[in-house]
Amino acid sequence: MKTFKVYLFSLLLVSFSFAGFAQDQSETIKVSGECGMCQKKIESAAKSAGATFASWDADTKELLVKYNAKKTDKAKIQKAVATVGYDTQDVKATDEAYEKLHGCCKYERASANEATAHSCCGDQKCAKENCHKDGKCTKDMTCCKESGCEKKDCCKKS
Ligand SMILES: [Cu+2]
Repeated sequence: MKTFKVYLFSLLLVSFSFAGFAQDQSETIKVSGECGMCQKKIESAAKSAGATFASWDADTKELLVKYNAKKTDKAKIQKAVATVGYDTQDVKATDEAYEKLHGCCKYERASANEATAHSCCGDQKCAKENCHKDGKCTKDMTCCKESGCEKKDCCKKS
């Protein structure tokens, strides 16, 4: 009988700790963006909305967030990210917020017109990609892979 009580007690402990974990949500959210500058803005926006951890990957366009479900939620975090100009899987940024982005950060957007979507190609400040350094295309940088860039002769081989 004693072992049974111990068993019950530990079962209780386990369920309590699970309840504790349940508040700590972890989510992966698709967020559009281009470069390291975007990464900083996306991550800090997520944190300002209550995320305890935020990490956005420019290649996968995935934002991994951790947060206390009692304090914030996925929708709030996405709203905060959209407010600084980045479309998320469920929340779209306003055109105004998108337009305020640095030229390099203007990710390709379905509704945006072609010219602004690829403004990176005409922008010497494309720091991360080094895409336009010396006006020459630097190897297989992301910007240079974009088909839209070809139109602007961005990626012409030197
Ligand atoms: Cu950027």
